[in-house]
Amino acid sequence: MAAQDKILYFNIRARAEPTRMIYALAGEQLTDERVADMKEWSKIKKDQPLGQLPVFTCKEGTLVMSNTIARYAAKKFGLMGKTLWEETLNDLIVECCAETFGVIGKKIFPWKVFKVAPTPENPEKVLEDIYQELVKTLAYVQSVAEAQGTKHLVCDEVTLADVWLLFSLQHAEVAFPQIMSLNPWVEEFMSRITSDERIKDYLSKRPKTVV
Ligand SMILES: N[C@@H](CCC(=O)N[C@@H](CS)C(=O)NCC(=O)O)C(=O)O
Repeated sequence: MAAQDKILYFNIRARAEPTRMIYALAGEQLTDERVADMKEWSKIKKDQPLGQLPVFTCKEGTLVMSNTIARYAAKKFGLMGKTLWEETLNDLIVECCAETFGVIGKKIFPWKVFKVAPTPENPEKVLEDIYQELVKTLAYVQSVAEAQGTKHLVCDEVTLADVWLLFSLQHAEVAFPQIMSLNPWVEEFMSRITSDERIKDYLSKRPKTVV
């Protein structure tokens, strides 16, 4: 029987992935419905609240806005930390990653991955400028985590912040494969989060997509 909670999105990781990972981490059922292609999307777009995806439905109602959906899921399963400070650090890391890494989907993937936009006149500069922003953001996230001094980013449990950073690094890796070996902190983070049995199992089973 299909799970009551459902996320409808395209057949990519992108804006649905943190929510999918949160359900995997919590060991809860999520119906992961993926639009087959743009032909199907053109038929159902008009039925979506804002004509965009993801759209999430649960017994309480319908949600749009991927960050809201992921936070709802994390709160529902107690994966936002235990104190106000831990919850706020989760928000902080999510916002930092969403803003900085989100640019990759807008300014790089259309020409470099999907080939639906012309290559910019100065592709190397576009890539370098964005890469430097990622490096700056990662250094800041590292400083936040180090100030906490906990096993995982904001506390001793894996929370939304860890999931979001994992998603962001894998998102960035498509354009910048070198990001995974940026420094020992990134390497240790990736090793720790991907050896969590729940995450490891999820990653081994999820559909293989380009982004
Ligand atoms: N702020 C929204 C943005 C949603 C969004 O831009 N969705 C894109 C896919 S990533 C979409 O539905 N594109 C298809 C369309 O607009 O027709 C969110 O975070 O959920």
